[in-house]
Order: sequence, then structure tokens, then C-alpha cells
Amino acid sequence: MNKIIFAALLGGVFTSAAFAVDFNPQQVELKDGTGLVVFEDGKTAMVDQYGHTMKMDQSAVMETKAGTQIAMNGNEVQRLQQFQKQTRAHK
Ligand SMILES: [Cu+2]
Repeated sequence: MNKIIFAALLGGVFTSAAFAVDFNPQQVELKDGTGLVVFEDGKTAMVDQYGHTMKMDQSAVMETKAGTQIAMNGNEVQRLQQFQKQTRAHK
């Protein structure tokens, strides 16, 4: 069942370019316990302390655990959700 859903998503949502770009987003830990996910094109999405996607203003400024400031670049909630579904389907 999962594999059928996964295949449908691939066909409907991902072009071959997007598939390659999104394969290894980086995650930056933030001071408040949430995380900033940065895709390879520099666009960002947020996860809460449990790794679930959360919304944030597209230009919000956050503080990392290391104390530096970092700004949202977009709010790629759907893109991150697709990525999470995709990686779960492979496990
Ligand atoms: Cu944020």
C-alpha cells in the first residue's frame, strides 16, 4: 500500500530535478528546540521538537543553538512533508 502511494506521489509531484535537489536537506538546531530544515536551493522549512512540520513566517528570524541568527527563506511545509513521506517509504 505504501509503495503504491509513494509511486503516485513521485509521478504527480516530483520532477527528476526536484527529486535530486531535495534528497538531503540539512537541519539546523534552534535555541528553542525546534529545527530549521534547509534544502539544497536555500529554501527553508520548520520542524518542531518531534520532527513534525510547522508553519513559520517566510522571513522570520530565528536563533540557532550556537547563538547565531538565521532567517527563514520561504516556508516549504508541503515540500518537507513530501520529503518525509518519501524517506519513510524507503525505510
Ligand atoms: Cu523558522
